[in-house]
Amino acid sequence: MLSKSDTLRNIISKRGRESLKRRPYLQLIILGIACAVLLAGCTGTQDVQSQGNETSLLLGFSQLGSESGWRLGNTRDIHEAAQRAGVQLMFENAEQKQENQIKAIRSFIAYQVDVIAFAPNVEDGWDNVLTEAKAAGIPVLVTDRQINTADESLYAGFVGSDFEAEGIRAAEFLLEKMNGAGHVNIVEISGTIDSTPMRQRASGFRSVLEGDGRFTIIESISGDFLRSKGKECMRELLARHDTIDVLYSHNDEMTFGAIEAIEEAGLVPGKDIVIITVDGEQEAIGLLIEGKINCVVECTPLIGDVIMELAKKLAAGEPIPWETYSVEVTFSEFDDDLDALPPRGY
Ligand code: GYE
Repeated sequence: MLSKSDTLRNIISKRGRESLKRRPYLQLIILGIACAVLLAGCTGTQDVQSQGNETSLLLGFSQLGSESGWRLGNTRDIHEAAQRAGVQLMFENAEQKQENQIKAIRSFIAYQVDVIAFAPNVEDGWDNVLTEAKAAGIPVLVTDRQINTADESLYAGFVGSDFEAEGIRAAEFLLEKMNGAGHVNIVEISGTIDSTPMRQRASGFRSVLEGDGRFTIIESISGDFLRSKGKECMRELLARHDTIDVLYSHNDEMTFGAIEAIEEAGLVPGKDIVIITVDGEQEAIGLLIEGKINCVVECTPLIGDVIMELAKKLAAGEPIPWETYSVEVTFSEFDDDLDALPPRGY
């Protein structure tokens, strides 16, 4: 790990004295950045990982936060993949705030990184900053969640999961589980409002169940992908509804909180209330084996290697696929080999 002033040194040496001589205005910009960095002091959210390789690719990555085990696994994987690939990483954690992500992307532009990648917290509101990146000639890779933009030339491609397919898989498990059952009351604890996984996990799930009169989603509320909010939401849902047959929770972290609330209410998770969760953290697989969760829809955060591969192509001016999706599976109480699963890595 390097400090911010080390970072600056790295970048100056990376770009080389020659280029500074050729572009004297650059010295002013760098001096300006140096002053800004010194004045800003340490915010504690940025780190830079150096490979000590003066010619390695410099990737600016804006992570949206650290709200879940999934996100922590994603962050760790990106750092490790950068090491493996010999990529120099400038990493910023936005603590769930879009304005912090925009600031981070602007700082990457000012530093003249080779490639920018980011995991957008929400879908809307990226056009201005991405137009600035485009004007600076820096290719942008969108990771994990999608963005909404009228101008698709503002980014080079997307890598992440197919959340619509995850919602469909959650509902397909439910159809199998409820085969022959009567009416089924479902509550949904959804993720961050206006984020892609929240929108698509909801719509994929509904696309399978709508038209089947046995299933009613009696209430859907957002737990913002957080364990504490998952618990609060479940408490509220239990207080408002007498009969809840199924909980569909958009991530493991909220599910862990919801399970606490269910147990505190004297109910048995996985039996009194069927629980379907998304992500597939190690802890969720443990609870599936214990019988407290019935179905885990996998969503992998381990996309670091692909991000590095695509970033290298972009830096070399090569084309990349418009969309790259992870291959994912579903684990459920119907599987008999859960104990044999290799460690999840998140
Ligand atoms: O499911 C959740 C995290 O965007 C896929 O964000 C990601 C989601 C993941 O907070 O746990």
